[in-house]
Order: sequence, then C-alpha cells, then structure tokens
Amino acid sequence: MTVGGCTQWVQGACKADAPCEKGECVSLWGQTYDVTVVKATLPSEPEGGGTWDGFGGMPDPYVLVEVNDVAVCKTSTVQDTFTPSWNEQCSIKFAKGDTLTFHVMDEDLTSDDDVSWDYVTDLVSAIKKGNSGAPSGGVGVVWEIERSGQ
Ligand SMILES: [Ca+2]
Ligand SMILES: [Ca+2]
Repeated sequence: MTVGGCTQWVQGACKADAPCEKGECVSLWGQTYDVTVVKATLPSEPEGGGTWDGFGGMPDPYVLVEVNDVAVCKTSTVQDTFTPSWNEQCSIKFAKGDTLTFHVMDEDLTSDDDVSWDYVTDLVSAIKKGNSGAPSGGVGVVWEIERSGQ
C-alpha cells in the first residue's frame, strides 16, 4: 500500500513501518511474507531438568509459527537431535500490531513439551532485518522473513 511520496536518502521521510521504496512510502502491513524456519538449537536438558525422552533420549523438535498466539504453520519433526534443520517456509500476511512467535516443541507420543520463548517482539525490525537467531533460555531459532515474490 502506498502512503505517500519520499526520497530514499531523506531520513524520516516515511514512518518506521512504511519504509521508502522506489519513491513511495510503502506500508509493511497487508503484504504477504515468506517466513522460513531455518534451524534451531536446543539445550541438553528441558526446562526444569531431567531428560527430553525416556531412557535419556534426545528431543524430537518441530516449530509452531504463531501469529497473535494462533498457530499458522508447523514444521515437520526431526527425530532425536539438539540441532534440527528445516528450511521450511510458510506465507503469512501481517497486519499492524501482530505478534510473531516461534514455538520450539519436542514431539512426544504421550504429550508435547513446550520449550519455547517469544522470539519476535518487534515485528517491524524483524521484517526490515529479514532474519534473526537470538538464543533465549538455551533455545535458539534462526528464521528468515522475505516479502513474497521478491
Ligand atoms: Ca526422541
Ligand atoms: Ca520427544
């Protein structure tokens, strides 16, 4: 969506959530993005100690991608690893004020262990930066965000 004219090299010509692009301030919202879950790292023990699976088994991670606490995508499960890789992509259209969360889960036959934290608190900078991989509480997720069709 175009919200006004601008010059790329004039600071403050556009709002933070509508960067200057080819002479126009273009809103980040209402556009579709390809969100790729690249990989993750998990700690050797789940939160609270103990082992991930019975008999000292390693975790079986997958990631839920949530918008406003509602899961919109789910990666496949990688069995028995602390360093899963997915490179799986889903398309999401963001609106102003949306929150994006990556939940790393351990697939279990009897229950699912949520081992995640919120990874994106500032969607504007996440979209502009395009990627991140900040570990939090021993869990790290690397993702990429790119506007669809770019
Ligand atoms: Ca396992
Ligand atoms: Ca498991």
